Amino acid sequence: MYPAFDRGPLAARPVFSRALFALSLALFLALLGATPACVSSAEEVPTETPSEAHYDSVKQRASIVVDFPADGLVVGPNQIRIRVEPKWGDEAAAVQLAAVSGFMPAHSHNRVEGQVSASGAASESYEVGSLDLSMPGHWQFTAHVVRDATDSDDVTFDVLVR
Ligand SMILES: [Cu+2]
Repeated sequence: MYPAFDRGPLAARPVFSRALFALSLALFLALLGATPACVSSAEEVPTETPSEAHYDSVKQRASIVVDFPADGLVVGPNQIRIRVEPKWGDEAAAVQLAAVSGFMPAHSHNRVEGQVSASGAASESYEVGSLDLSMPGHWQFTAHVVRDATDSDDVTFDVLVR
């Protein structure tokens, strides 16, 4: 028979540990279960490139409308047009498209930087040139939009290059 002092508040501890272990296990299994979600992104590889598409930014601060070439994106030099639609509120004119880059997610290479220039009077419309794409397949582009030095957002979009 154990002495009485062994049965104090600590007697509850094994139960607590078991609960903690069960919780950890549940969390671990939940994380395991979440992993296939990454794989499913491969299913989002586009099968064609639309002539025009609308994409929302990561932080929902802006969205962009992309005009693709009539024949779609091809291996070689490409030019696209991007219109920025700010969601920052009443400071639309201050929002700018700062950069556009692209790469091939499957190969993690062939990164290209587009040459961004404002087109026409509307400062929210841009020509993006120098998109020299070296391989056909799935490319992911990121458009970086900024409002000021501290406020920026990214829009990613997937395209098929022929
Ligand atoms: Cu590649």
